Amino acid sequence: MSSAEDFIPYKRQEMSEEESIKNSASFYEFMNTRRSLRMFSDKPVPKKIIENIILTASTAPSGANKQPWIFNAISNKEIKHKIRIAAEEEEYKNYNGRMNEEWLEDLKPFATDWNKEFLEIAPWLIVVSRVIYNEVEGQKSSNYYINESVGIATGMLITAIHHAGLVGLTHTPSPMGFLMNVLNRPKNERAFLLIPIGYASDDAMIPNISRKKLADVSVFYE
Ligand code: IYR
Repeated sequence: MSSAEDFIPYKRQEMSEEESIKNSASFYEFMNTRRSLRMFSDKPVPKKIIENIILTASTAPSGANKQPWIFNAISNKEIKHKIRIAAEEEEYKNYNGRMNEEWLEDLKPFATDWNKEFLEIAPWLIVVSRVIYNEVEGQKSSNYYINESVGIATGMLITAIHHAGLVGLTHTPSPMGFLMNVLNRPKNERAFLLIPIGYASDDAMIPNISRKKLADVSVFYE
């Protein structure tokens, strides 16, 4: 049971309307420079940055504040190698039979294939996982809106990666059950996304694609 005593005053951030308009516009401009990248430099990234972006992601709202996420951060070379090999095994099957013609056609602008070299070049991999229930000393308890919660947290992670001057790729090797095995995670965790993180390589190239316009992604009822 909750009671009024469980509440604390909210500290409002004071911001004028003018400042708010300016901030929202400049934040949009900044976020619009974010791109998913497959060409990483092997330049190391300090662990402190990874910790900070995980802390940022973990400020996300979640069902009943259960925070049903784990961010598995990997810089260990042997583990990255194992992940690359297992991911490529699955992706080889995807590109050679499991994905249909339409899907392969849709992926052409990205020039992707089963080769996932970037999984070993990027200095860090973050495997985001969903905690589908909690278990503490044999006592099970529920989490709620897990996909929504972990999706929001991952979006905030991606934002934090960009804000730290780094690049990432939302990678979905599939099926990705192998990730939990390689990382030796407990049975209440499910892999959600694999995000290589680092600096862009000097010769990094990105697909020449565009974002939808405001009118294409919004409907206003005024
Ligand atoms: N998981 C594969 C295929 C892939 C699928 C989509 I949808 C993409 O936007 C990109 C890739 C791969 O990572 O290559």
